[in-house]
Amino acid sequence: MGDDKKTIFSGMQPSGFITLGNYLGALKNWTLLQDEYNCLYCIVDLHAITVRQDPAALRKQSRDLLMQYIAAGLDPEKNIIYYQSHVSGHAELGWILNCFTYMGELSRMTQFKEKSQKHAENINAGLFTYPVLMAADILLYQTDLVPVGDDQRQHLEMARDIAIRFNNIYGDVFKVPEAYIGKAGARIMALQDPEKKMSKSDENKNNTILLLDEPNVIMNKIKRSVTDSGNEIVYRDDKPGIKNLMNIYSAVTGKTNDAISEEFANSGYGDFKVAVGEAVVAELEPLQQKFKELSKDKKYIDQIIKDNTAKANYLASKTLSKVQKKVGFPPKVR
Ligand code: AQP
Repeated sequence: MGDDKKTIFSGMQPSGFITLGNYLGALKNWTLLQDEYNCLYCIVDLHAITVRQDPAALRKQSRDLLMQYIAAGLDPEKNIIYYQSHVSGHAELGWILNCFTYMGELSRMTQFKEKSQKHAENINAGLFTYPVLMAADILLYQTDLVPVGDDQRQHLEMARDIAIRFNNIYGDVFKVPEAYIGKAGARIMALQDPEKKMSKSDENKNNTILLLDEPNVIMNKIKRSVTDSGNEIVYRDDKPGIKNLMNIYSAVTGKTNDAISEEFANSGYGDFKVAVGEAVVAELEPLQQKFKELSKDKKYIDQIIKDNTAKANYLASKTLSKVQKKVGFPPKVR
């Protein structure tokens, strides 16, 4: 990695097959950063097991996610793309940082409160300390910038607090990361319930468009999406279904809301939904094609995993050794 460029870290959980929300809100924007920054994009499987996962499904979702990163345009030569579980530094630093994080601050995390309500039968300690592992993910690579959605801002703030706290005791060990404020990624909502966000782990399959959904499936899901009883294509909070479809159409075509309203001034919801469906299908078609090709090339993907894991491990071990020394662990004897 060239030293003149800033480092960006981000990741996604392989907790399902990724959605149009994950793509428009994150992945698509990541592809725009690869020339200007040194980027690491992790598949955060350690985070995914804070919610119970089926092992075979998790393995498949993880590999598919890695291939979707590449199919979406992340160049594996320019970006470090890897599985979190293959770089043990994440867990090791996570443990150390646990000892520099307070129960009180963790219990204020809104995502923990939400997730523990959603998974009341499995409120495990990992769910509670999730933000500490996330801090380790970021701090391990001396990350400058983290592209985060609004729901992760609180966690990034905590990563900064932990870094500052640690640095105050031991000197300048960690770079204090900042949020990457780029082109705002669209927040995509559930098709059947546009008041809540589209999520890959949603059990209602009609709520999500998966990146790998077949064109006819995409068309049908959009046609069936919930809208109000009117027929105007206007961007208003009291029309969350239409607003969501306009966000999708705008993110895919680059058109403004005013231009969209004008384009569909003489059409009803039916025509608009067809146009949105076709635009999404056209956007995803090349990605799906590339994904199919990558799926056939096991050797190539394995090589990417091997090379990128080595790069991530190298960078991670530099920070980890420094931290281990600072806290007083005995030096390794080689
Ligand atoms: N609906 C969304 N619209 C825009 N961006 C979204 N992201 C997620 N959903 C939307 C962004 O995708 C990235 C992936 O985040 P993650 O995998 O760590 O977890 P998440 O945010 O919890 O995503 P999901 O799909 O909702 O996963 P589950 O169902 O497992 O909880 C992040 O950058 C996020 O902002």
